[in-house]
Amino acid sequence: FAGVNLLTENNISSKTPWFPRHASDLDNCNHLMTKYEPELDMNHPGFADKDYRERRKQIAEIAFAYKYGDPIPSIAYTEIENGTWQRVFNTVLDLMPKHACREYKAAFEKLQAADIFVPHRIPQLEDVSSFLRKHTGFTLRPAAGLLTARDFLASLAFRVFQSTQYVRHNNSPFHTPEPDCIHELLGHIPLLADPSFAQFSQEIGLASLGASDSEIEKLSTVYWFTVEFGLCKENQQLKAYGAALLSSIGELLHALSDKPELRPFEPASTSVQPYQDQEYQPIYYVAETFEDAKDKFRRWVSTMSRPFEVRFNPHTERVEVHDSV
Ligand code: NLE
Ligand code: FE2
Repeated sequence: FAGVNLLTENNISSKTPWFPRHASDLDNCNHLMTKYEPELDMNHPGFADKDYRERRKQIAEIAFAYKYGDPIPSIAYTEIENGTWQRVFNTVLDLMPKHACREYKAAFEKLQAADIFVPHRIPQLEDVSSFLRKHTGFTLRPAAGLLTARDFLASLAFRVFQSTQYVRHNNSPFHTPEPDCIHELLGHIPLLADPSFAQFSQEIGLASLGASDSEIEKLSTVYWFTVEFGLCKENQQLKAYGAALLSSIGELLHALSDKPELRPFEPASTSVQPYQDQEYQPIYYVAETFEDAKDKFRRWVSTMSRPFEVRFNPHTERVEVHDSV
């Protein structure tokens, strides 16, 4: 890389927000957002359920104690929890053939063949993490709940996906505004096993390192309308690739009905579109293909203000910082 200078720590302006340089620094990227939690929100189906709240706390402790390199502890899921999984899993099996994009379906089949996706039990994150590592180099870390956008996006730069481990309340299996392991597993995991999509996810993460607060806001909005709620085209037909659609039959059918407004994915405008996160979305963005979304995203990211470039070195799991040229 002739002509590229490696910046020392001190060369990064003091205005640049701290960011992780090595995958082990993600031990510091576990700040939670307190938005919609069984403890705090009267509308949460777990608010009045003492056992549920206790269970959530127990599972959150695992994430708080987790350190880089640890195997992810297994959870002995209860019959009720496995039952909730099974109900959602079976509806995904029904709807997927017609409504999910082809990359999702292909990875889903591999997860079934590996005996990780089965109807009667919730997969363990450690097994899923080894599966992903083999396919795209992504791994999982347990997260205690909804993380700040900065922390969550930073982990993607290292091909690490922060995943919750608790299960939604059994009173609302088909839609919940907060992430839970059913959303992570049925929504995110299949596409994180797809090389092109994994690359796209990592690039959003790399763009977030050291970005300003307003840029983080834009990147997380792009993430919201693509990775979470994205639609794409396949032979003239609309398909879902967004994780929050694939883990929620309620919203999937809404997204593909004639109710919402559909717009073409254009990072410059998509990134500033306000969204709400409690109800179904009124607007969805449609990508031509993952490759096209990635091209558009790259062009848009290159207009961001960050005065340095970052590269991930997979051998050392380190992010190298270079002067922009
Ligand atoms: N609404 C999704 C679901 O019910 O699975 C979860 C969204 C998390 C951002
Ligand atoms: Fe998600």
